[in-house]
Amino acid sequence: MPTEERPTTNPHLLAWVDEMARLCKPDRIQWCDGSAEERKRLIEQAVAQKVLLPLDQKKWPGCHYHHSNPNDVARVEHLTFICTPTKAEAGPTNNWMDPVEAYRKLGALYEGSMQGRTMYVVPYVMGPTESPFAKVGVEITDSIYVALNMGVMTRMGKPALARLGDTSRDFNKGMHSVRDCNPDRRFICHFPQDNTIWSIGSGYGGNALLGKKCLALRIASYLARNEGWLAEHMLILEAESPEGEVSYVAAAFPSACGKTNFAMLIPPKSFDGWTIRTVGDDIAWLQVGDGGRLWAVNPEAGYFGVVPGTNFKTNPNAMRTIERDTIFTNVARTSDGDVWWEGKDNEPYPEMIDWKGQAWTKGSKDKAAHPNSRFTAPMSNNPALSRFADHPKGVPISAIIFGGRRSTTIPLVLQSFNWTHGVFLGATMGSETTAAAQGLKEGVRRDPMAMLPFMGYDAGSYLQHWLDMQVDIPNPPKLFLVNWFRKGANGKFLWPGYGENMRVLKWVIDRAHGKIGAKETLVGWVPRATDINLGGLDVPSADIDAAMKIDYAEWETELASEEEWFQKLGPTLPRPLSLQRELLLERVRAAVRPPA
Ligand code: OXD
Ligand code: MN
Repeated sequence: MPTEERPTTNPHLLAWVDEMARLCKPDRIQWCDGSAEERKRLIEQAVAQKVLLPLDQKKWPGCHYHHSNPNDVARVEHLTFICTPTKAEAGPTNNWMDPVEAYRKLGALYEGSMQGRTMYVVPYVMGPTESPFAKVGVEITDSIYVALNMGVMTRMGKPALARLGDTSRDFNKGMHSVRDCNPDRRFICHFPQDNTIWSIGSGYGGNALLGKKCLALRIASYLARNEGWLAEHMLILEAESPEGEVSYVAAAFPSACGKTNFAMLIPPKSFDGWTIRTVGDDIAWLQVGDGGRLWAVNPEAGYFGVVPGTNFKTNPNAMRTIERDTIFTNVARTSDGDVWWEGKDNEPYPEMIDWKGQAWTKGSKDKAAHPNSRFTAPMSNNPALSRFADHPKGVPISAIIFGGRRSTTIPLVLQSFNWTHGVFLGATMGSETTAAAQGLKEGVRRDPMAMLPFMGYDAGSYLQHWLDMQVDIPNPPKLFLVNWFRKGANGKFLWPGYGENMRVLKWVIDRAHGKIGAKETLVGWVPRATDINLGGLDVPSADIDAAMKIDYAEWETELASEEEWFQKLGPTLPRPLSLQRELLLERVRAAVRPPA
């Protein structure tokens, strides 16, 4: 097999690449160096293979389009496995496969899977390259689309090999083959004890860009527990006040619930002088650092964001981020190289090509773009990028926000009484399901810290780790719960969301710095009318009241229904969390039905 010159002498890496090449039998092996020339060459090859279609380069400089296989449009949680020696280590919320069985099963599928193809070897760093937080991974893939996306989402190539050095074994081994893209032969397997990922049968982001969900969340959460830090499904934002005071906030919302929008928020007029900048839009790695505070880095170098609904009103910074050097996957396109999606500023064109590659006519009842269509764009395109986004030390976090998509019960914002109560609010977070994963039942599912599909080990132990972290953080961030998605009796959202979320964020920041008041309720602290700036907000005050309302009868139902979730977590559920539930439930019960 022709092999180009190998850019490393690291014997562990070379031996593993050789072993995988013997298994998959590619025609060629190409090591990615991450250079601009290489990217240009790869794009030309991808265009020649019709994996990428160039867009109109005047309108969309450097941008390309990709149609995925229509059967491969989202994460596949039912085909995602944690492969630990015992099932108990994976816990009740993960699919488990015995590691010996998983290596055998996927090994047989990899056998000869790259015949006639190129094997790309993609070394990459998650985290700022020089950062003590950073981790090296190497992804082997037969997908040029994956190699190109990894070039945007990670620090790819030379810097990774330099960081790994000539002798270290400390790198994540990520094996990926799209093979025949058959859902019956699709598996995403994680071997936390081996720092290894084997993925087959899908080219979709979360299944195939192994640095993202697989390494930066599932494997990293396992490493973080052992090493005393946190790997979380959180955006990180920087808020600068008119006085120049800078605060950093991390927020965990489930997939497709607005993390990117929140991280790129533009404050409303009445918040003149405030600026929000982005450190990260999806993943945070958090470690205790200077001043006994929790410091965070974004391990990624790009954004893999949901496109539909993005426009110059909802997220102008995202629109400017995707203006150039972006890969669009599964939006709609026109024959002359423009793109369109539901929720874009302009009307759909009369005739387009939909995400499946079929002719689409305006007025059609089918969506032109897939609801989980995505952009892949470098973070350096973001006009609101924080100057600390690439800082090796990270940024110090003042507040952590948890939030799901809930049409009832959960108020606009709630501050926890203390760390344990905050962990409880995160642990019981619920969210209505979205298009980011295939095959989920509609309705509310519990999604602890928005990590349900991303915990690399047992959920109860994960929550225990959160509780344990308290004593390691002398100056911990304050913990909050938010809900932008509560609905009125008419089924309409009560809160306008997007830029207006600044009003909530300001209260959160002021609370974190002990600067503003709040009202104590039985379930947490909430803003009083005078604590939150609602100036210039064009929303009926009845809707705002309804969005913020704490209804103890609803909370009684909520807290009672959490028992089922806690039972599911089983024997490792931390006792402080079950006691917390009982305490809150007793209190709201007494409020709903005071003793005679
Ligand atoms: C993502 C997801 O792609 O959470 O970020 O699904
Ligand atoms: Mn995500």
